[in-house]
Amino acid sequence: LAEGAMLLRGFAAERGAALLAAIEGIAVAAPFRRMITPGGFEMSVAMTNSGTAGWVTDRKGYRYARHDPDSGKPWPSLPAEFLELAEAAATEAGFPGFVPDACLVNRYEPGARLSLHQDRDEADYGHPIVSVSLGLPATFQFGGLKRSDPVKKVALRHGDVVVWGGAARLFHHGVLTLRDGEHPLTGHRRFNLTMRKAL
Ligand code: MD3
Ligand code: FE
Repeated sequence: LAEGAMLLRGFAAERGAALLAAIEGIAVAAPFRRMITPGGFEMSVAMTNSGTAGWVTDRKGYRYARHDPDSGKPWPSLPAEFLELAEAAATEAGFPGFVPDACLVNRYEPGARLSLHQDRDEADYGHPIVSVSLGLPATFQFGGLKRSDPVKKVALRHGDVVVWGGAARLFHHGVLTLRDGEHPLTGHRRFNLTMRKAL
């Protein structure tokens, strides 16, 4: 896609059902919730986390937290299949030895979107981020280091994996409003996993 960004079409397709079952398990312990931005808006994307740390937002800001603020408990641990997939995809993209400690799980229903942003709450941008798309397709957009840089659009479908490292690690990116549809494994939903080294 760009220097440091590699799209691995269908890389996780055959593991889709197992990944979705693992997401269901995470959501039993740490239910999906729509978090509040520092500006006071409720996000349209519902989120949960697994790993040593989880990404959270509230009126106080964006950060990684070791505990789920809704329950006070640690986040569920990272499933082995997430770790294996992240390591394999990162290796394929030229980043061997990637060991994430956090996985943000995003759930989109029709109408949900994620506006253009950078992922910069992690301690060390030298590590890549591995993203996995499951269920309904979405139009993903990514630009450059400046918010005003021109954006490219790319369709992300069930099983697609993108590895973002190097120069692309701090690129602006977002997801356009999800259109309704029906997917055999997820119904009217799209899920996205982002595996990160947060701490
Ligand atoms: C480019 N998620 O959780 S994944 C996010 O589909 C996020 O839910 C989107 O953006 C989603 O922060 C897009 C693709 C992605 C993830 C991380 C990136 C692209 C990235 C980090 C740097 C540059
Ligand atoms: Fe992001």
